[in-house]
Order: sequence, then structure tokens, then C-alpha cells
Amino acid sequence: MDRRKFLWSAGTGIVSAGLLGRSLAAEGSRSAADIAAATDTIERQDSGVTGPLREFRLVAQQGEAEVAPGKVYQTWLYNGQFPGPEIRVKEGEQLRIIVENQLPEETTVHWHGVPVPNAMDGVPGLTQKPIAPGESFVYKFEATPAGSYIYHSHVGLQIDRGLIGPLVIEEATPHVTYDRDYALVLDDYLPGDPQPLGGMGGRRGMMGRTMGDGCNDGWWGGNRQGGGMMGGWMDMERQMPPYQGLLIGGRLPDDPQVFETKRGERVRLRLINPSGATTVRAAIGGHRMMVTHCDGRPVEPVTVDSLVLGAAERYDVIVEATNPGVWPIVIAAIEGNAPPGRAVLRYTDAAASALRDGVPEGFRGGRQLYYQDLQGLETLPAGRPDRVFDLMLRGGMMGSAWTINGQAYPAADPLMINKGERIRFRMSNHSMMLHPMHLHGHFFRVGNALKDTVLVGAHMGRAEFDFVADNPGRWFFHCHNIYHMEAGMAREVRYA
Ligand SMILES: [Cu+2]
Repeated sequence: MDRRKFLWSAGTGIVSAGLLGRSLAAEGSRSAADIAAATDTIERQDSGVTGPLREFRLVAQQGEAEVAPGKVYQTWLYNGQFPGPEIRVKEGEQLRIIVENQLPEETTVHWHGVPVPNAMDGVPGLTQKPIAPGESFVYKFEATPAGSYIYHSHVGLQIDRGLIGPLVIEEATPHVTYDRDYALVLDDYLPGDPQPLGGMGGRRGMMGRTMGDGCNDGWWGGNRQGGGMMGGWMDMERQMPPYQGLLIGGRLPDDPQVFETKRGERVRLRLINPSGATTVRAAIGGHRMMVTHCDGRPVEPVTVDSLVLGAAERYDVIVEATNPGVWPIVIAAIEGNAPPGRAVLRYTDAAASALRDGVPEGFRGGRQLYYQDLQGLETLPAGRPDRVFDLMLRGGMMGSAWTINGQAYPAADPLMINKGERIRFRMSNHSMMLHPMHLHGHFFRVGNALKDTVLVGAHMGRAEFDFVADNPGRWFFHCHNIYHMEAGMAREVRYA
């Protein structure tokens, strides 16, 4: 077993691949049936050391998304679904995913968080030629390690059209027990075409609209002050697109996605946030959350009342069903202006069937999760770095670029590293916005846990992480607010 595999599997009890052959969709998973149509379990590959081959087909195409009854908009989708179909596989299986591009523009698919071989990483111009309209590309990689991931387009602002979906790799032997397992896709809702920061010319005619009308009670602590619109599509003051709400499972709060449970069960909720730009706080009415994984990596369970997810971050939590009723699962923007989103946790054996509406306790106080609360079960041991990069994140002045050390990608120097080195990135945020910074192809250590995306606080917030250069190639490092990424907040990390 090479160093890389050992590092990430230590302590998780990998079992032989032969035990992983069963194709089993999680009970109650809404999209299990949908994906089944596109899924075949095929013969095992010739090599005895690999798991079964699983084949999926993702068709990127134009279509309609219905976010509430009668509320339909034209957008871009995978397999006609929004969010895209849940891809759920078992640790060790070999994935073969055929992506067909039926869009009028180029596209690619990135497997966010999975340390795939470089050529499978889906970054246009860096790891592959983009998939032209009418063409296909076959992504092949091993489903390892287990975790909750995201797949999404990596071209331009396509994430904000709906080209997102959940990728779940189930553990052979989870470190926690649970009775149900649901993936919740959190998203910011943007009807209409996303536009880059450079293109704010008022083409969308959003001028004068008061965003968040009717929802402006401010309890979630979103940025409510200020008059906002200074003209054009982008809310210039907040530097956010005109999101009209937050979605869970592609649904607005008036028609929420419902997750069922029964008294006495333990429910695993995989909270994943492939939002285009929005950082959210999440809390559940009447229940605490036991955090068991961050960005897919297992951690010592820690119980909290709320947690924050930057764009592309994921947390798995276990909820103990000890409080029968119908409860809201609420997400609220902590940057930007989108009104809150909601799903529902419903006890099928509860007498009352009315939603216990209101603001979950987690928004009124209680314990919030911080990175320092996370103790990874797998870890990169503490140590001195061989190479340190100090990275200043700047931008946000009227119409300016978003930069790292003053350079805006692609007019930016690659960060050069050598295989085998331990690398440290130290980021400081000299801007007024949050930056969820993501490194492709590697897990990194934040505090005592492994992650792949780390939120750097606004107004001189700082964050640092260490990683081992163990996956050679040309890798993207960028802000996962896609508007910042498109305006330059990105670098290539290149192995010499
Ligand atoms: Cu950013």
C-alpha cells in the first residue's frame, strides 16, 4: 500500500474489495430510483485488487427546474434533474462516468474532494480540453476514500445554472451507527443567467428590485443593512448575484423536501453546499446535530446546535430522533441576501402532523461548530513544512479583480511544489467578503482535521493548512465563490 492510500485509510478499517460488490441504494433516498436508470453494475475488472466497475451517464442539457409548485425556470441540468442525480457508490468501486455535453457551450465535470488522478479532475485548460457541445468525455477513477462529495461543472459560472449534484461514497465500516442516510443538497437560487463580475451592465433589469422582500425579519443575521442596488445585475454593495432564495434538494421553503424518520432512529444527514457563492448556517428545530464528518473525512463526533458551510463545504451529522413531530431543517445565508431555505424532518409515527415552524434554537444561541472543534480520525501528523506560501486574498473594489498576492488568474504564477514535500498555505483575507478556498487533488490539515475547502473569514480573517504533495499533476487552487474564481482568485499548484 503506498503512502497516500495508507495516510487516508489509517484507522478507517478498509476491508477487502470483494465485500463491496453489492449495489445498494440508501433507503428513502429520493434520487435512488432516478439514478438507477442510468446505472449499470458491470463485470469486475480483470485485476483482482479493484472493486466492481460502476458506470454512470450524465447528460448536461438545457431543461426546466421546478423549485416550487408552478415555479419553473429554464436552466442547465444533469439528466434533466435539479440538482443532478445522486451518485451513490461504495468505497473501492471503480467509477466510469460518461459525460455527454448537449449544452450550447463547453463544459467539464469536477469531482470535488475526491483525490482523483490529475487527468480526471475536470478543470478546463489545466487538466483537460473542455468537452465541446455534442461531445462526450469519460471520467474514470476509484471511489476512494469514502465520503460526501460534490460533482459539478468547472466551466465559468455553470454551477449557478444547476450543474451540480451529490456524490456519496459509502464507507465499508462507518465509525458511527445510523438507521437512515440522506444527502441534502444546499444551494443558492438564481433564476436567469449568471453573469461575471466584469459584466454588470444592468442587462438583467434588476435595478430597483428589493431583494428578500417579505422575508426581512433579520433573525438569521444576514446582511440586511444598506440600500443595495447601485445598478446592474450584481448587488454592488454586497457583491452578490441577485439570489432569490436558498434551496434544499432544489426546493424553495414553501414546498420543502421531506426526510422521514421514526422515534428512536438515528438519521445521518449529509449536508453539502455546492452553492455558487453563499455561505450558510444550518440548524434543525427541536434537535441537536452530532457532527461525524467534515468534507467527507471522519471526525470524533461533536454535538452542536448549528454549523456554517461555505460554498463547497460538507458536514455529515447524525440526528437522534427523540422528539416526535414535524421539524424544519433551516439554512440561512450569512453573507449575501438570499432569504432562508428549508427542508423538513418528519416523524412518520408522530401524532401531530403540523410543521413546528419558527426559528430553530441553533439560530438563537447554543453551540456553533468551529474548525477547532474538529478532531479527525485520520490525520496528517503535525510537522514542519518544507515549503510555505503566504497568500494574500484581495479584491472587491468596484469592478476590480479578485487576486491572490496581487495576481489574477490566469495571469498568475503557478505555485511550484515538489513531490513528497509538506506544504503550508497561510492565507490572509484583506477583503470584506468570505473566501471558501479549495485545493484540488489533495486533502489538507486544518486544525486537527482533514478538509478540502476552508473558509477564510472576512476583514483580515486568517486560515492555514498543510498538505503532503503526494498526487503529482497540475492542480487548481481557488476560491469556491465562483464569481471570485472567475475574477481571478485562483492559482495553479504545479509539481516541478
Ligand atoms: Cu472568494
